[in-house]
Amino acid sequence: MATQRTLCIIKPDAVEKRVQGAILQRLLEEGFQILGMRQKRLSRTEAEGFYEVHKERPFFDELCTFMSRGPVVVVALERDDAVAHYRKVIGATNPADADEGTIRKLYGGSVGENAAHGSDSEENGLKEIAYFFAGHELL
Ligand code: 3AN
Repeated sequence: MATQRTLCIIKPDAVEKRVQGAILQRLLEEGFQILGMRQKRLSRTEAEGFYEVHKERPFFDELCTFMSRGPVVVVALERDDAVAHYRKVIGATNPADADEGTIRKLYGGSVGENAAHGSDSEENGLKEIAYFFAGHELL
């Protein structure tokens, strides 16, 4: 399997629940390298830019309001088969449908407030990492 990069965002609901540490510990146990990490609060404009592909979806406004309501932790990750493996670790978008033991099952509350973001392809992973990190900030 090839080494890939993917972006994790520990979302405001998970930060409010103070489970950032548990999520990061899990990612380390799963073999991910943390290439870059930052806690920040997304402005509304940053959230809208990040989720631009969803701008026609009915939940876009709700999603951007949620993502900018408090701090998040953005984490650039690397591992073999990172995109698929990370998505397996976070689980289905709706925590109610997520497998037992996944991050969204453990810490997510609803389809909107689902604890963690994950890139959906290798190409988007690289784009999303570049949205938050300059090349020189990554290990
Ligand atoms: P995923 O994050 O699992 O790739 P996407 O790309 O379909 O899921 O959706 C992006 C984000 O939009 C989700 N993480 C979730 O926070 C939010 N979202 C998706 N579907 C809904 C919905 N029906 N209502 C509210 N928010 C949603």
